[in-house]
Amino acid sequence: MKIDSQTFESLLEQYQQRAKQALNHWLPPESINPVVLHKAMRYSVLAPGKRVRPALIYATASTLEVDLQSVDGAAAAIEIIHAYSLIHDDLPAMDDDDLRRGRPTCHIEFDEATAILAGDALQALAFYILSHDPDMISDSSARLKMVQQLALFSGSRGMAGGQAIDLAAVGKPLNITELETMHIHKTGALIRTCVQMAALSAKNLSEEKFNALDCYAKAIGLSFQVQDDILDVTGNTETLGKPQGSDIKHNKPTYPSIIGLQASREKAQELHEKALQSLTIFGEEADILRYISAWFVERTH
Ligand code: GRG
Repeated sequence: MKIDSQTFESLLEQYQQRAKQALNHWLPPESINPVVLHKAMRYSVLAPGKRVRPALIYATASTLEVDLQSVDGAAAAIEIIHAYSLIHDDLPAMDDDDLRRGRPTCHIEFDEATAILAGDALQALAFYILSHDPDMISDSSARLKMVQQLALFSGSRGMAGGQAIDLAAVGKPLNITELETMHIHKTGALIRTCVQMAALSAKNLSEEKFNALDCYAKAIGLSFQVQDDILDVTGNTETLGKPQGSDIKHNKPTYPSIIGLQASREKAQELHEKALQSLTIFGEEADILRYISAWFVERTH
């Protein structure tokens, strides 16, 4: 589908809305026991996030002419994993942050034990959805690959591993290659998983197209984090919905702290161009993915 920026904005809103409905469907209601745990899970997941990862799943599905209903489960699962990681990241033992998505963090609104449990329960829920959702692709080998991919890339060889590198790096000088390795794991792995899960939902996708999409996902996974590092310096707390300057406060290595702000902006642009180049095998049906890449490097929150 050929799209312009207005259509992109409207599609993004539709995707965000769709993700909210899927999340609402899969999260246990607050009325059932244990009430406080379910309240905490819903509080964090349904807080106003950008829903970047579900949007990326829907956009990839739309590029590949995959029915969006068949990726609702994957969209909910990935956002739920993301929400768990934010809850745990904000804990006193990690970043010790009080503000997330413009609201008190889970451990501030509830308590530390509830926040830990909410993260644990959300992680389990994501895998329940992937293995259980009747609307997802019925091919069992594709489903199994999705479970494996999410497990691998959210675990110690993906997001959790990246977080471990991050915690070990506080106050220590990292070079740009080490920083990139950390970001590829902490942020990039989950973004790559979004595109892979949507691609696995397509029947008869060529290996060439699968690899092109993976290449695109790797580039935007990193550009998203470079822009995040830039916004920690140039953004403001109200727009970001989380404390601006948090990386500096925690003495964390970032792109601007290692290569400077201007070179960081150039790096983000370079990655955007690389993402576009990866998509040359596709026609205008991939325009939505091209807009997503631009959004990642132009966003203000
Ligand atoms: C605790 C296992 C574990 C992992 C934590 C996600 C994470 C790893 C840490 C959060 C801190 C951080 C800067 C992570 C990089 C990924 C990132 C930019 C998260 C914020 O994602 P957005 O901008 O947030 O999509 P919203 O709130 O819009 O969903």
